[in-house]
Amino acid sequence: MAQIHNLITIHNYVQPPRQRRPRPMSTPIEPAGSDLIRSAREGAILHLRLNRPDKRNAVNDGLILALERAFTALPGDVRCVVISGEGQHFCAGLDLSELSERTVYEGVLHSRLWHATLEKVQFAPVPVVAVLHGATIGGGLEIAAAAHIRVAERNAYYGLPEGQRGIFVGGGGSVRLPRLIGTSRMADMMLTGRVFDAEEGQQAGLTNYLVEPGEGLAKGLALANKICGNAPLSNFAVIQALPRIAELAPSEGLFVESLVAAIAQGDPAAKERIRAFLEGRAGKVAKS
Ligand code: 1HE
Repeated sequence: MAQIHNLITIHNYVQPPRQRRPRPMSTPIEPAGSDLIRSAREGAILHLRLNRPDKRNAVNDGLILALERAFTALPGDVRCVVISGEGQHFCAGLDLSELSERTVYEGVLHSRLWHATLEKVQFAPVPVVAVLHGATIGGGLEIAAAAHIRVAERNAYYGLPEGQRGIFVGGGGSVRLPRLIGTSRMADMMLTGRVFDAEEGQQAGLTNYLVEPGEGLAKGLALANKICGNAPLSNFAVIQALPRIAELAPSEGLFVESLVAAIAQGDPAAKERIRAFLEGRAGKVAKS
């Protein structure tokens, strides 16, 4: 029953807006009583924790819908989001037990739901930090790739076993991962089942920070705190403009950059911060 409910929800979700049936505000997306994502506030930081440790945080329909809902309903005072995983692993990827029941059409809708969800992560109004540990596999790596900064514990490892499972990435991995590590590395992972350890992932550009086991969340929260200290419009410009400018031809990119720079500079928060530096009230740039 829960599965049918989820598929109906997915179907409604991916319809073009005109055909979409309105979802009553009170309709639960997660099955009643489920707790697939735990959320907690640490000041301006929202910490979302994937919470299916018994299944290694494998992403079933309820979990992806819960992620979508969390990003749709971000409180206005949140200035950074941290995503982590409960238990021994960040995420074992797609819940394979649900996959075998799907028709081809349902498979397309399902992939489009992942796309819509991870678009909300990548183009959230505030930066997103992913903290990775243990298995970060398939769809788990796709979730991580949608974040803006990735912190890995030394016990993290990365795989794309889609080739071995007879499937293909469906959560935006083919678009985001080659931009991080290159098409050739991704093809190697999918064709040969190659698994990268945390060190290799760091060298390949998959992650930004590498820390000792058990220290990932503290590092992620510390980075989130720094991010929260920036002007919100400046953070917004970084996460919204950078990936788009990267897709433009250089001359268009430079033009868009000028517009974004002027908008950011015009913000009172920027003017105050620059005044603070000139008057000796702001910190200097230093290697920490
Ligand atoms: C799962 C899943 C899953 C664990 N779907 N149930 N992803 C994969 O191919 C990865 C498959 N999983 C694994 O390789 C291993 O489980 C792990 C290396 C992640 C962890 O191993 P371990 O020894 O800690 O746990 P386990 O005993 O294998 O699994 C514990 C339980 O989680 C077990 O269920 P149980 O009822 O027998 O206790 C597993 O069946 C269950 N489990 N992973 C369903 N993935 C948007 S498209 C994305 C496409 C993909 O992501 S493809 C990659 C799928």
